[in-house]
Amino acid sequence: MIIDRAEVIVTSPDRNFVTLKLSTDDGLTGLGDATLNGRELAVVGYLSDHVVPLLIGRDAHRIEDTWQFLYRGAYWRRGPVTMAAIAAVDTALWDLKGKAAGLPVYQLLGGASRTGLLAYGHASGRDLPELFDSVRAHREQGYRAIRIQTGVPGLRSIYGIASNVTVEANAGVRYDHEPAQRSARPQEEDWDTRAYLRHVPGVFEAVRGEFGPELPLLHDAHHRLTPIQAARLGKSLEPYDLFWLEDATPAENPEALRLVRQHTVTPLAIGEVFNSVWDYQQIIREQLIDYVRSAVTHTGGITHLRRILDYAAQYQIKSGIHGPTDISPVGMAAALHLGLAIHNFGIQEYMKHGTRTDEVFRQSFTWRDGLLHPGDRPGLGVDLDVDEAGKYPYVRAYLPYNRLADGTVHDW
Ligand code: KDG
Ligand code: MG
Repeated sequence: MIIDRAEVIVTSPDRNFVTLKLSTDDGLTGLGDATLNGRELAVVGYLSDHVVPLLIGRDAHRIEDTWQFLYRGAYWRRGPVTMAAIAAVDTALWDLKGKAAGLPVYQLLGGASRTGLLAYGHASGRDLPELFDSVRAHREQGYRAIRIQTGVPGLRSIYGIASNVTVEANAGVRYDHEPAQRSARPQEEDWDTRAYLRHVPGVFEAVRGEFGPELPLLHDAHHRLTPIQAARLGKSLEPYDLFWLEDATPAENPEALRLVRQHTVTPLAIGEVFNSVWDYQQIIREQLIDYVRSAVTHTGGITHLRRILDYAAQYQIKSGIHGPTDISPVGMAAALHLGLAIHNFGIQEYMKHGTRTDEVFRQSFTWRDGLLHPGDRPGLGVDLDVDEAGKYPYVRAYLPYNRLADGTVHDW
């Protein structure tokens, strides 16, 4: 199974996706997701200019050796661009190995540890009536766990709230699940931490009052708080029994979670912007988190995320694999195969892609009774329709950023 062709495919059906497609001399193809939201072309360049030439002629069965060769061989290790590029190669090799064996990837990882994966969706609203409608709509779609994000009085638009796009290129389009907007420049949002901290506990009280104590509820603070602010939020949310509080503090200083942990028993999740086991080393060893939030796509692929999750398992820390719409159907499939196989599965984030995306990427996963399953086709179970992909060339898009009332740039 020698790699004789490697193509980097960029397509923008509902948003931008970067996919690596490997072909072998025995006629098999494998796919890997390399999408890095708002910085897609950096990974395209890394792959096309520096990795693709090294792949031609390699034995596609040698997954671990290829991983180590690309990681250690580059000398410049880690970072989101490098690790997304390695992830794409790794994922495509697992896809190929599954096809060569005639088995779905989860079988190669040890087989199923459960019948399906509990998934959570994203409910949001600018105010309570809109939020309640969104929670009801998610329950009707079968979600058994729901993330709650809400508008804050006095702030125009903030992370996590479905909104109508105002920027010129896409004016009027509703972005339910996609924060990166197509435009020449990033959109500016506003932020006020004190207003947020005052508002959020009341929202959770109202949601519990409306939907009862059973429904697992999650919340994403999106790296915007200081340790003491995050500790206060965790404590004030304790009566509402959150499944997790995500990204309470900025990821650059994971030690900050020590202070948060000292003050609250609200479970903590972090890691969507981490990209290696070394980012997690201390916080797993000190048991400062409860859930690992990395995506297969941004953390060196199935091989490396498995390594992180096996380490986490020793400390009863579980998976909460990142699955927003900027993870392509290929990256999602990889997450589902991994989640089905590991013992310490926690929950899977699941936001539905748009119909154009589903026509470009033909998937075989199932969604039943709030549970996801990757399906039993050999490999990952995703086909890329290259003709369909070709209809949607790359469109420049940026994630928004925050400014405080006095004009200071703040974490988004
Ligand atoms: O590209 C940024 C998104 O992936 C991120 O904002 C989504 O925080 C996120 C989540 O929890 O899904
Ligand atoms: Mg998040």
